[in-house]
Amino acid sequence: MTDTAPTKTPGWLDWYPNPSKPRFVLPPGSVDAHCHVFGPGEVFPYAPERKYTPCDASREQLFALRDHLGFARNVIVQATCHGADNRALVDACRASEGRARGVATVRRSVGDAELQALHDAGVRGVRFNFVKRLVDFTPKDELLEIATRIRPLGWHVVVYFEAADLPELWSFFAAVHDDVGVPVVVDHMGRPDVRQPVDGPEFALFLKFMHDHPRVWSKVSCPERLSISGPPALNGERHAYRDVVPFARRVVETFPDRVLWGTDWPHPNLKDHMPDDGLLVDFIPHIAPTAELQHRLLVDNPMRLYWPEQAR
Ligand code: 0GY
Repeated sequence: MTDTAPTKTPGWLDWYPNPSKPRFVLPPGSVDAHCHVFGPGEVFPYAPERKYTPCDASREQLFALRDHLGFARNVIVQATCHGADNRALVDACRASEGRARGVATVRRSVGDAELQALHDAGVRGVRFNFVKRLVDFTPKDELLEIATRIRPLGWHVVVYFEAADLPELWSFFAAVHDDVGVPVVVDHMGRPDVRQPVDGPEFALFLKFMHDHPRVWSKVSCPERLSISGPPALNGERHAYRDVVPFARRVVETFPDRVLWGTDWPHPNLKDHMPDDGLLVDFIPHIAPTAELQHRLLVDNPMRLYWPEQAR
């Protein structure tokens, strides 16, 4: 796209206007560890190289959702529609009064002073996106250089990719994890195809990837993005996205100290339905069935990664 006018991509679904109150009561101090801010476009223009133009989703609207759902904190992840212009993210982190941390996108040209300013604002990681519909290709040597640059700050690398691409990306992720020596956080369990069995080869590879690399973490998020069965019908049923449960639960139970959860609000690029964020929160006890697992997933783990100075 060449213009920066904030006109939504045709068919774009706006975020759910009046989310229900979850039945699941989040533990005090819970962190929504994957969410975004979009613009507003008039204040923070979308990037010229973006692949979509979203609806606006401001920091105030994000913080209102946080309070409504019962979260204490947010981790705001730079979305591709803002490219490597982190101003909306930084603005939201600064306005949060310490209740939001950020994951930025930077290019090889980023200066040390800019990295330090991002750190001071609350950024604790960079995101490398390999989902082809979202970004143009970035050479791996550039990404390795960025990973090396952020290491002294104590940051980590967040990666977003499709399950089918894990074999090809494995050695690159291993280089970031083993050679550069920074933690790697995987968005949405590496997007498994939930039509395949949870014990099948594709998901086994992802579990092996986590097993072989002790500083790889996974967000067990985005059931609405991965589900084929979808949300429940209009019958008051609040157990949605059931086909994703076995996958997320397997990761939570196998790696309880390396999992994170987030709403993914405002849910970019959903074509069929927009989730009720209250319903998404009610997904959590199905994947983390004990109070102990819930506390690790929602409080202990994200605090260790994003607020280590306050973690227990
Ligand atoms: C997500 C998902 C998506 C988009 C982005 O940065 C982005 O544009 O993350 C997607 O379309 O799958 O995790 O929020």
